[in-house]
Amino acid sequence: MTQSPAPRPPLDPERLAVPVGWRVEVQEETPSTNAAVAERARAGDEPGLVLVTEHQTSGRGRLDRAWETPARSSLTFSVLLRPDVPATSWPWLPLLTGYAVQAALADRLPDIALKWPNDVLVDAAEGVGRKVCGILVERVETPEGPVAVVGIGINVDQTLDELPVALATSVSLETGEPVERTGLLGQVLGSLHGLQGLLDDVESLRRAYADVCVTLGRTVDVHLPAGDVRRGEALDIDATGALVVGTDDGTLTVAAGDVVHVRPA
Ligand code: BT5
Repeated sequence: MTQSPAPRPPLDPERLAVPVGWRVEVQEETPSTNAAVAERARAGDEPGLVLVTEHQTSGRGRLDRAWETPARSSLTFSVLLRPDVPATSWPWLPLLTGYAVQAALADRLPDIALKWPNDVLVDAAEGVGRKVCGILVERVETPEGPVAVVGIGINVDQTLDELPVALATSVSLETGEPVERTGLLGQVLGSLHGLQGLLDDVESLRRAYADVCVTLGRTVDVHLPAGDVRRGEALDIDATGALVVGTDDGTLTVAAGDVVHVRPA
């Protein structure tokens, strides 16, 4: 018989540590925080807006995939940013976001790591890992110029039955302890806010990111946007944040696409 989880407390905005210059709104239910923040940005909202929802009902992943989370089980939120950096540094934003999330969770989950470009995984050093957080960064054009909507979904308290796919996990499943979501949200926001400056120095970001990216050195299948799949060894992250893969037919530089870690034989 499936055991139903204990009733879940709501987030407590009064106790939330909000980074300087940012403002947080908590909604009870939202189709997609990324869609909502994009709409608010087009309507004139200023960067610094953080929209958090207790229940995201049509959460979006990349390439029109879905992100599914039961009410109050996780952290689902989007941050509106206007990075003051050259256009060439924008592709680093999703990688920076993954880096900031893993930094915030590393105390609780020593086994945490990043799969290129920005999946946050547990136990991925040799195996394929279990996904604890998904990130979707979208560029939105507004009358005041482009802004970035940084969407983050962290599985916090889900039981195994509540996870939509097999290779997923939650923070509490990993630690074996309940996790207080308000405190964790404050830590993740603080980490993202504090590390934003790394966008000004992409070489430092590249080195920091490469240190925690378990894709490097692995055999990977690269699923290219056109549909074909190429297998090779992930060799490096280049100055633009793209993954450099050595294949039998030469070097492949992957700026966008899905990468699957091939399970060691
Ligand atoms: C992602 O896409 O991982 C990006 C997810 C971003 C979600 C946040 S939540 C706040 C904000 N508002 C939104 O609407 N979205 C953002 P992708 O790499 O395409 O992964 C999606 C795939 O992950 C799905 O096809 C499932 O296989 C799997 N998946 C769905 N829900 C999951 C979950 N809760 N935990 C782990 N894996 C999940």
